Amino acid sequence: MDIKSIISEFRFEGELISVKEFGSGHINSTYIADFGEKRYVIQKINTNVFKNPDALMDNVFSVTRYLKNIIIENGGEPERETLKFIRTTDGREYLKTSDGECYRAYIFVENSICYDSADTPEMFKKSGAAFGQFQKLLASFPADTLAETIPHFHDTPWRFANEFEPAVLKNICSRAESCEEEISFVREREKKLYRITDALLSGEVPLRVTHNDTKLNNILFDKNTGESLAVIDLDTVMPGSALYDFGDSIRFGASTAAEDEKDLGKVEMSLEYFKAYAEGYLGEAGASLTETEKGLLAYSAWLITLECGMRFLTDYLMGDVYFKTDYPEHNLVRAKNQFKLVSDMEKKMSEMEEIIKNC
Ligand code: ADP
Ligand code: GN1
Ligand code: MG
Repeated sequence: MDIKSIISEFRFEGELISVKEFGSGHINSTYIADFGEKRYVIQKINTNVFKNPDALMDNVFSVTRYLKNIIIENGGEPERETLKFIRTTDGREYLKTSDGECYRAYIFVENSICYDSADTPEMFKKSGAAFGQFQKLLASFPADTLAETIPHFHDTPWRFANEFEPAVLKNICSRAESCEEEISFVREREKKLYRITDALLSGEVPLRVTHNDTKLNNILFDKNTGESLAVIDLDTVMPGSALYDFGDSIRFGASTAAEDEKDLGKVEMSLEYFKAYAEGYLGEAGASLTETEKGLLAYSAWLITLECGMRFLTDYLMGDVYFKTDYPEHNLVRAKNQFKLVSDMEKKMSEMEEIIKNC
């Protein structure tokens, strides 16, 4: 079905003026539909990645409902501070077409903006506070009611053993020869991948309700005030470790270059941005984190950057079947970029740890 036919299946108010594709996500497809008075966001859920869209939507709705109640209690504006979904014309929470495609829709928050990079450390600090607050708000959410929409999502050792190594060994696209250096980069670090998952298993680190995709562009900012408004992109909200959430924000937002910058000379981890984020995040969530968690924050940034690079490299080896790509080498470029960031973090690890101690 084309996007206009999809739109006609939802209870939108007014006449459709235009619709265009939007955003820079690697998994789902996002469209903005302009109805004059109001705009709406329509998203096609990638069912190759999210195999159980019913469970995914249950997770998203229950978290959104929970947040909405807290926002109302605090005198906030639920329609701007969390996602407001629109039902289909036949009253369903989302649309499943006859050929199995899944779409959902919500109100476009006007005067809001998302950023792919932070212009200033102050702005990045605000994103840290927003994700810290998100963590804090969900602290009492019953984690066992959430489905694990992507099993082993941030289980780095599992991904190494069950996805990366098989992809290298199968080498189905004959691409392994062109990335031997990157493959070795991951293998040389294999022994260092276990600290968070081991600590989760032993109970040293608690399982919490986490976002799992804490990129800067998953925060809506108010265009007028510059303050953060809402945490969005809730598809991967699941039980997990808060450490991966902290680390993923650093991976994406404290890098001095885009995730797919080819000129590796431009790719570094900014200690200034690292400090700003840590201050914002710990200012909100610090009191609820354990000492063990705090001790692993700097390491978590290193670990998830390596994990993300390994996932890009795995997808490159598998023939680009998971992440959207714009050109044939895109996933390899992303992997090299992430590994450059990992190397830079290795040089700066003691300073990163010192910053956390001083926060
Ligand atoms: P993806 O999974 O593709 O990253 P997101 O849910 O993050 O999807 O949406 C992609 C982009 O669309 C966001 O970065 C943001 O710019 C915009 N967006 C999403 N939801 C809204 C909303 N409710 N109001 C305004 N903009 C939105
Ligand atoms: C994907 O959909 P998007 O772009 O927000 C991916 C994340 C990665 C990220 C890398 C479900 O997120 O895990 O960290 O790309 N999401 C999924 O940019 O795999
Ligand atoms: Mg997103």
